[in-house]
Amino acid sequence: MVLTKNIMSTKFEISDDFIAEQNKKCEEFLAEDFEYLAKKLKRKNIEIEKIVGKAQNFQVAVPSWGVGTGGTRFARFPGVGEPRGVYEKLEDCATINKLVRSTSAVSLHIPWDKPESVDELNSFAKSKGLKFDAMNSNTFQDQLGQKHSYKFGSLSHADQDTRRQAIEHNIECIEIGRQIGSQALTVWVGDGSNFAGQTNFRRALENYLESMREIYAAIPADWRMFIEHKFYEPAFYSSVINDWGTSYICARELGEKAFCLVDLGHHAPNVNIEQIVSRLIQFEKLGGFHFNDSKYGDDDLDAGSIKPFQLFLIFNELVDAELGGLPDFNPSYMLDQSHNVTDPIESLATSAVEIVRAFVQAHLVDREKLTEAQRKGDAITALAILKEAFTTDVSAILAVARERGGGAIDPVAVYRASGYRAEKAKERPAQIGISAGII
Ligand SMILES: [Mn+2]
Repeated sequence: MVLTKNIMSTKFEISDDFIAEQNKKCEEFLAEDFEYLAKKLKRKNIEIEKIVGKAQNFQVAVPSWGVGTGGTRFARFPGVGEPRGVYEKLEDCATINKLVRSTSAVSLHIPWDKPESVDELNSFAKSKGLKFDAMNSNTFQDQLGQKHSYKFGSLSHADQDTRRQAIEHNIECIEIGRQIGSQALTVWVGDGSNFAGQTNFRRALENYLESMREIYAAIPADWRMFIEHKFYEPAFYSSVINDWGTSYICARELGEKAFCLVDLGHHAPNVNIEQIVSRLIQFEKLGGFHFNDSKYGDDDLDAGSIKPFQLFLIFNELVDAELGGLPDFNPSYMLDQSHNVTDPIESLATSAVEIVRAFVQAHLVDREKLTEAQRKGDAITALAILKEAFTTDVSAILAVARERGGGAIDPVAVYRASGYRAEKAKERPAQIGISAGII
């Protein structure tokens, strides 16, 4: 196909050589910082190279919809050179991975990213060094020509034919996912109500479970199904899958391939998310995360930008489980945020770095001392142990891990110096009607 040839060739890329050249500007200072941090950690019997290895192995997936400028229900302010289809989204995702080297998987959203040819999509992703993470279904909006509307719900809809349509869409997502090497399906529904009495709570959840059982039956043996909850919006009085408890109950009802997905923005304000994470770990139902940050509601702000200590505390639970050798502990990590005022590539690269930062810091916690402090009821020492890890500046570890993988010491600076966005603005003239979704 001629179109493919155009996609595959002559597009601007940030080269490995350019990154290496830019890195030279900061290598000397980085070496100094790294040496100092190595000494500092040595005093605590922490081998810095071991931590660098952890950072290098850490991966967080990028959602295809994240590389477009987001928006709110009030407005969207598109940037220049935005991706206009799945191939251009993959180009941007590959650019993020080139800079940070920890985002080699992309999560697709159907139908937004539905490929005309799966083979082409696979070979394009491969040529960009990308693979595919969880599939995301969409029954929260109507598509052109769709027979039944989701205005009053999808998998939990009172009408059987509407539920059937939503089930079949999810099964189609699994089918596409199988062909592109994905191994998970994330299901989020906007189903709920805006008025007291509008729906029957129990019947809606029964309908949801009945629909999900059919989807679950289509989940391949080596896949996982993730249930994403969200306490409000688009429904503002009640949501069917509103909290982690409902999510847990549904995952348990469905079977061993069903897990709960924790989106950090999908909780009421001040909820103790790290404790929820711990509960789900304990009962072996933690499937994965959608990382973002939040101040008031589901703001979809950049991960680590508002509450970095909370992010650290979540990773403290995850690392505790990792080091505790829990069987089959393998949560799936993904970013899911909306970029309304920034270049999405800069936001996603920065957020990926912040996720690895929290993970690395959690590895610095002296767990023996912490257990001892807990045994003694020494709350001051317990917090001090966590704070010591959290306040350690691990930037040099993160930068060295990126550089050793071929990435940028300073991802945003290298990205800006490359002129990538200006090149994309030339290659991708703006299109009317492109929209980005956030789930
Ligand atoms: Mn999400």
